Amino acid sequence: MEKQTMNLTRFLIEEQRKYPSASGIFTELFSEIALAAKIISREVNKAGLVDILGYTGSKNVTGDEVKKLDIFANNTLKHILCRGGNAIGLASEEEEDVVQCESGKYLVVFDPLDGSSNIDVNVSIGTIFGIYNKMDDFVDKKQFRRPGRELVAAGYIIYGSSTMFVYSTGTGVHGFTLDPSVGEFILSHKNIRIPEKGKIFSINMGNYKKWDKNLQDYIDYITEEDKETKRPYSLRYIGSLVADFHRNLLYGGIFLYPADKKNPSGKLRLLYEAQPLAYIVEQAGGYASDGKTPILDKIPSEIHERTPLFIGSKENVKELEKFLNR
Ligand code: P6P
Repeated sequence: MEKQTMNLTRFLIEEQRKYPSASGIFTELFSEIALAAKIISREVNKAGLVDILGYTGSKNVTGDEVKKLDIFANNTLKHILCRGGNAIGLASEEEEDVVQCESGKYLVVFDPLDGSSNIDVNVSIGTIFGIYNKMDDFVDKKQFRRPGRELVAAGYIIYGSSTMFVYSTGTGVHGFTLDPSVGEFILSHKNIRIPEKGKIFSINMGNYKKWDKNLQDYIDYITEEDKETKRPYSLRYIGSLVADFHRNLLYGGIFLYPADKKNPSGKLRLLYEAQPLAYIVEQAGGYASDGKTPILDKIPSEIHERTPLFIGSKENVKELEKFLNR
C-alpha cells in the first residue's frame, strides 16, 4: 500500500524533514512545478485531438520555430511560478530576457517544452528545469551567469507513454510517474543510478561529415566489431533531448550533441538544458562535459548561450574525451 501512496509532495516533505533548517518553501516551489507539469501533460496528451497542433508561425528568441504547445507550456510555468511567491525570477528558452516576479527565494531556469518539433508525430517530449538560490531581489541577467554547481535542484518531466517527473535536490535522483486517475505523481524510481558504462550512443549521424576528425574517429571506434570490448555500441536517437537522456539515464550510454560546421557552439542551451541535465546525471553517478570542461563548471555569458553536450555514463563520456583531446 505504502508504494502506491508515496506521492511527490509526501516524498518532498519526508526529504525536507531530514534537513531541520529547510523552510518548506522549496517543497512549495516543487509543488508549483508539478502542477504546471500536470497541466502541460494534459494539453500534450490531447494535442492530437484538438486544433492545438501546428506552428504559430513565429520563431522564439533563439530562432527555433515555435509551436502553440511551446507557448502554452511557457505561459503555464511563468504564470504559476511568478504568482507562487517562491520564485523571484525566471529564465526561459521562450523568453528573450529574464522575467522579474513579485517575491521569492529562488530563480528558476527552464526549457518549457523541449523537442516540440516531435509533437505532431507523437514522440515523447519534455520540460527541463533548474533552481538556484537568488542573489538579489532585483533580477537581471547577471544573476544567471553562474556555474551549474550552484544549482540547488534540477529535474525534467517527460511526456511519453506515461508522464514522469524526475528530479534531484542533491541527495540522489528520484522518478515519479503520473497517475492521471488521481492526478498525483507516484514514486516509481527511487534513487536512480546510471550504469558506469553503457552500450548505447545517441547522436544525429546525419551530421557525420560536419564533425571534426577526432569525433569521427570515436564514432568509427565504437561502431567497429570487437567482442572483448562489447563493440559495436547500439545507436538510439529519437531527436528529443529529454527522451534520449531519460533512456540513457536508465539503461546507460552516452548522448552527444557536438559543435559542428553548422553549429560552431553546438545546438543545445547551457543554462536551461545542459546544466540541469548535467546536475541530474552527476547526482545519478554519471558525467557531462563539453568535450573538455565539465558542464557544471561552465558559466553562461548570456542566458541563451549554446554548448556542445556529451552526457551519460561516466566511462563512456571519459572514453569520448580521450578521443577529442588526443
Ligand atoms: P537534431 C529538439 O529540437 C532538440 O532541441 C533536442 O530536443 C534534440 O536533442 C535536438 O534538438 C535534435 O537536434 O539536429 O538532431 O534534429
